[in-house]
Amino acid sequence: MAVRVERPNVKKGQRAIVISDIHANLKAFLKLLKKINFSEQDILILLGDMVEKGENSLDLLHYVMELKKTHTVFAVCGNCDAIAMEVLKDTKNEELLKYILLRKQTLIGEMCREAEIELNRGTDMGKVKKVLQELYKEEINFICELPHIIEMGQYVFAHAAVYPNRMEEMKPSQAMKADDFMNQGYHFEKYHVVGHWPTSLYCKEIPECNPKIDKENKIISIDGGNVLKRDGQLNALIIPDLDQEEVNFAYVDQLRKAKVLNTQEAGGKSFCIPWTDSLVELLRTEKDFTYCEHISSGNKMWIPNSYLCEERDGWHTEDISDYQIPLTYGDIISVTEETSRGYLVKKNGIIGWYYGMLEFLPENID
Ligand SMILES: [Mn+2]
Repeated sequence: MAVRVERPNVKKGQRAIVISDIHANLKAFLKLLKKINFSEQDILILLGDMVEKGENSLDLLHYVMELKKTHTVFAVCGNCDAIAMEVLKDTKNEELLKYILLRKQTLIGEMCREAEIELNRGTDMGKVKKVLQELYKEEINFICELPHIIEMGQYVFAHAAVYPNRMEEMKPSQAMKADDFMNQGYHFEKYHVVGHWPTSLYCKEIPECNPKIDKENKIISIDGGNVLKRDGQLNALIIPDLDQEEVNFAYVDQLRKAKVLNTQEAGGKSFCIPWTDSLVELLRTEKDFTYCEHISSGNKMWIPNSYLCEERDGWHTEDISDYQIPLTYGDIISVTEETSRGYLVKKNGIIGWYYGMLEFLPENID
């Protein structure tokens, strides 16, 4: 199958909103649409991975399908959305069954639960697929018909990657799944907007979940790590005019909010350990924290024990840094962790440690 590229015509001067990697988080998606006052006047571009990993794949999919009837909505297919197409194939039954049984939150798993199909290791997935093909014809068709790349005005949109000058020659899988796209050395004439790879993975010293904009090479990466990361967020890239290069953004997260009660200066040099390079050696364990050495860089820091996990090749940490974030009395922040050594917090999409006092705010304040 060849990559599907769409070039829709839209009215000049319409605002475009780009959201990627919702991962079945309907609550965050609705909160974000409300926050940016999304309306019929806008163009919404969903950058793939609408489903899987979060709690409401089927509801999210239905919501998008309905929204498309009343609003201008475009969507590209992500690697996680494409899993739904397995229902149409008569191969890989075992693999699909294994995939669903290993994970709590999947679109096909939700379809089976709704259809009261119980899955176990002996299930005949061929039969289940036939039932789902009938029951979820519309949903599966919707996903099958999604393009992989959309080009509009001065922008190109794809879930994970577009190759310079070779867009039409790509395989769908190449547009849907490519890690670390911003570090591949590509350069474009028009802005290329992608999701898939959480932007925090590009951070070396100060962890940040906001969209990352490379003005020189014209690449914008927008996955805020929503659902996948404890301190992740759902970003909306806002393009006031698709014929102009100016952009801004907004985000929501589902962390507790609090008011900062002490002013704190930024700390000294810091570094980030991403989950893609997360092997550490435990040097000294105390009550809630362990002093660790990051194997590949040699850097050392205290890591909360709840972030550490032993695997076959040794100990690994979730995304973490030792950055001390500058804060001012009265700042409103998101709180990820409350620990014996301080709070891990987020302000304006930037994550860091805060050692002062906080006043938690009632729920639903953002
Ligand atoms: Mn993806």
